[in-house]
Amino acid sequence: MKLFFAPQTRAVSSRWALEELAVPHELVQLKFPEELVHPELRAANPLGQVPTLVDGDQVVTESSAIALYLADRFPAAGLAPAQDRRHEYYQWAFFVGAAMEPHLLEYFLQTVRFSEAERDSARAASAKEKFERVLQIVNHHLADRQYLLGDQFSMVDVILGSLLGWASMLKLLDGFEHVGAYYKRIYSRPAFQKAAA
Ligand SMILES: N[C@@H](CCC(=O)N[C@@H](CS)C(=O)NCC(=O)O)C(=O)O
Repeated sequence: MKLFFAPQTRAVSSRWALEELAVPHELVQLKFPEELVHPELRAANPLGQVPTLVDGDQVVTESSAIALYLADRFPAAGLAPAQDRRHEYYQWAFFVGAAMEPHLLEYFLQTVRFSEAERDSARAASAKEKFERVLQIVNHHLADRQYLLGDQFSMVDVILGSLLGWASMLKLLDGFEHVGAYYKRIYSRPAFQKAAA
């Protein structure tokens, strides 16, 4: 199994998933963005994006899809729940990607990535407000749970945790008590420490 990876990108999530599962893998470390022209990466994923996972003749792109694929591929680790909890598991995976990430990305672009001249403070403020609104839902959910699905860590915690790492760098977790406690809990996991090193 081979993971095309660059530090401090969404690929950390896929590396974290591999480490949680203790899957032997080859890590193709690329400098972001200049080395994304790597021919083998381009052949596997025409967008040339990281993460891209190659597992034999299977190519998996999209960080959340990679995490869910790996949890199913290695079921003995117990990171994918039984069928009766699958709807919650998938709901959270989509919630992170569809309801949370667009606002976080917009805030990042408007406050960090764009040049000063390109930034729009009204759009930044609106993105922050929308992100905080969905983060409040997560905060409420985590008030009486250790992890998204209850007492047991699962692969959706890798998916949410990866996004929270990004949000934390942008100082967007302040004031969200239960999210903050959860974030500390999952970031102390050795698999994450290794993936983010
Ligand atoms: N939705 C994709 C986004 C992947 C993505 O945009 N990766 C960035 C790094 S965080 C990248 O490779 N950008 C280079 C490019 O788009 O050319 C995912 O979650 O995996």
